Amino acid sequence: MFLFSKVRASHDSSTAEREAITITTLTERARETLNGAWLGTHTKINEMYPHQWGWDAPFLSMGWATFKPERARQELTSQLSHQWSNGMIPQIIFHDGEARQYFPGPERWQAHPHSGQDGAPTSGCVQPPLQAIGVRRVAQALPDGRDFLKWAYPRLLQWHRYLYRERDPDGRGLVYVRHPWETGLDNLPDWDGSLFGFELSDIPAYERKDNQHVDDRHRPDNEYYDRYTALVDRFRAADYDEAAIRNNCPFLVEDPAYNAMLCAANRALIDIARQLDRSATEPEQWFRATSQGLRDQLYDNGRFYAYDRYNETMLDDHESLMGYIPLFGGAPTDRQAQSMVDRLDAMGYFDTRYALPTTSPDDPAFDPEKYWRGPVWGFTNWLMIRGLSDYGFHDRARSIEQGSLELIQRHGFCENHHPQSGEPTGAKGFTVTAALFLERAQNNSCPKTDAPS
Ligand code: 9WN
Repeated sequence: MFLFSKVRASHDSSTAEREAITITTLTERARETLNGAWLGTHTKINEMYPHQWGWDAPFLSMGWATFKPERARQELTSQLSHQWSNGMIPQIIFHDGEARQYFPGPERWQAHPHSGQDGAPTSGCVQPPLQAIGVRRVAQALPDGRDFLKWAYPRLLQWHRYLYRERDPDGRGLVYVRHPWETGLDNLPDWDGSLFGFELSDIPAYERKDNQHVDDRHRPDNEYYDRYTALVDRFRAADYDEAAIRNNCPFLVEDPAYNAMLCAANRALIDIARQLDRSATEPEQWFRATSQGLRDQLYDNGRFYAYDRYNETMLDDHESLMGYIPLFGGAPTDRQAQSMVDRLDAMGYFDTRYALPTTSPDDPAFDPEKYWRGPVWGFTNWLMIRGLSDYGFHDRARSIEQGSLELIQRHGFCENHHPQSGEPTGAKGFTVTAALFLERAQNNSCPKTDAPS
C-alpha cells in the first residue's frame, strides 16, 4: 500500500477518534455519497451545483469505476452525448432543462441551439479536458471495455480537434481559455489582471445563487461575478461562433494547468488508439506540440506561467498552484521538475498544516477562506499527487495524500478547506471529493500518469 496503509496524524486529542475511522468506513461513506447523488444517467455534484459538470464528470467516473463500473460508463456516455456539433464538450449540462439553484442557467447562456438536436441545454464554454483519462480508466473496469473505447474514441478525437482548431488558431501548441470558469481554478489571483483589464458596459440584471449555499466570504466577490457574467453575455451575443468570440473577447489566456491536463489526455488518447489498433499519429502530434509549447513558452525559473493573448503579456504577478500543475501530464523535463519542487518548498506550499494551498501563503492575494485563493482542494491535490509521483517525489506526494485523508476523516467530503484549521470553506456533501477518495484508495500505488503503455 502506498499511502493509505498508515494514517499518521499528529497526536492530538482527536487522533484516536480519527484513526477509528478506517479506510473501510470511509469507502462505505464515499459510496453512499455517490449512490445518494445518482440521478439515473449522471451524478449531481451536490446541492450547490445540481447539474453535470465538465471536469467533475471524468473524476466522478473514476470513483464509480471502483465499485459500479456501469454507472461510470453512463456518467461519461451522458456527457459525451451532449457534445456540440463543433466537437466542444460543455462546462455544464442542464439535464432537466432547469437552472435550479444555480446561476447562470440555460436562459442566460441561450446556448441550446448548439447543444445537439435532442440534447439538454448546456452552458457555452469548456472545462479541463480530462474525458480521455476517464474513458481509459472506466474501460479497464468494464467487461466490454473495448466496446466502450470504440464508442468513445471518435468523440474524444472530435473534442481534442475542436480545442486545437478553435483554441489554438496560430498553431502554438497551446490552447487558450476564454473565461476563468474554463480553467476549473476559477478564482485564482492570476486571472485578475486579465479579468479586470477591460471596460465593463451595462450588464442586464442577474441574481447570484451560489452565495445562498455558501457564506459570501468564501465565494468570489460581486465585482468578479459582474465580469464572469459580462463574458457570458458576449459569448451569447456572438452566438457561440468561436472566431467572432476570439475577435471580441478580452479574456484569452493560455493556462499552463489546462494545457498540462490536455497533455495527459492526449497520452490517454494515444493509449486508447493503440488498444484499438488505430493510428495514434494525431494525438502523438498533439502531445508533442503541447508539451513542447509548455516547456518552451510558458516555463521560467521553477514554474509555469499563463500567457494573456489579448494583452500579449505573461501573467506573472501571482504565485499559485497553476504554475506547478504541469507536473501532471509529463511536459516538464526532469530538471524543470526538480526546480519546480524546490520552488514549491521555497514558496511555502508545504508550510501550512494541510497541503497544498491553492495560492501560496506568500502571495499578497492569499486568503485561506476564499475560493481558490488559499483553500485546499481535492481536484488540485489529486493532480499534484499524480504529477509529483510521476517524477519520483513520493515523499511530497505522500504528505499531501496524508493531509487530504485527515481532512476527510475530520470533516467528511467537502469541496475545499482552510489550509491551517482544516475547516470546510466551500460546499459540503461534495461528490467529487468522495470519488477522488475512492480512486486513490483503489489505486494507491500511484501508477505513472497515463503514460502510453
Ligand atoms: C463554475 C463544479 C465546479 C467545478 C469548478 C469550481 C466550481 C463553478 C462555480 O464548481 O465552479 O464552473 O459556480 O463556481 O471552481 O472547478 O468544476 O464542481
